[in-house]
Amino acid sequence: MGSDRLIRPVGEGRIALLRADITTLTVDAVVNAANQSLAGGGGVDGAIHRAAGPELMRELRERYERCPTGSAVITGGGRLAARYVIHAVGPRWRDGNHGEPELLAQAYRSAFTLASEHSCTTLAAPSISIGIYGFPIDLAAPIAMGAAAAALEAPGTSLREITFALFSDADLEVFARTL
Ligand code: AR6
Repeated sequence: MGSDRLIRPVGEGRIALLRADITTLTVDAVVNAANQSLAGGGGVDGAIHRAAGPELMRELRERYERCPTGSAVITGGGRLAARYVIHAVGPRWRDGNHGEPELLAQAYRSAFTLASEHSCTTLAAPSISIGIYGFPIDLAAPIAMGAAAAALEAPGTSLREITFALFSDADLEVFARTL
């Protein structure tokens, strides 16, 4: 990983920020920004399905019907280096008065809980909801990192490193300011 990796210790672990394509990272679990029907799509969802291969969709169809906003489901990682993909569904941004911030926090919490239940130590997440779902990144960054810090501080968690894989320098900068 490059020199542009920013790190902050939290509890017994750390939060890392990295400008990266999440599909290239070697971690125990990768978080996907999915939709309620788990149907695949554009953005990071499309990239993860392409890189992981058809096994990912097959397993989703076999094991799950849907995934309500704010929750998450887990599959194997297919062809990814990651052992698991955790498909979390963030909210679509409307105007901020429809519970969007709490739903985004819930999506991250659900993903981190599943990771710990599967004994993951390292995890990488994209910035959920800030792409196609239009959630303002300035509001999303503190929610994402607050949820990560809480997960790393939770008693008994297996998680030691949560990396946010940001897709642009501008996104990385917003997260770095919040960190
Ligand atoms: N690695 C890391 N981040 C990425 C990558 C990548 N390979 N590709 C895109 N991003 P989005 P959402 C960033 O739109 O807003 C899908 O169709 C992207 O630049 O992927 O939660 C799903 O099926 C942005 O900063 O997810 C849903 O229908 C961030 O990932 C819907 O989009 C999230 O953007 C979910 O929308």
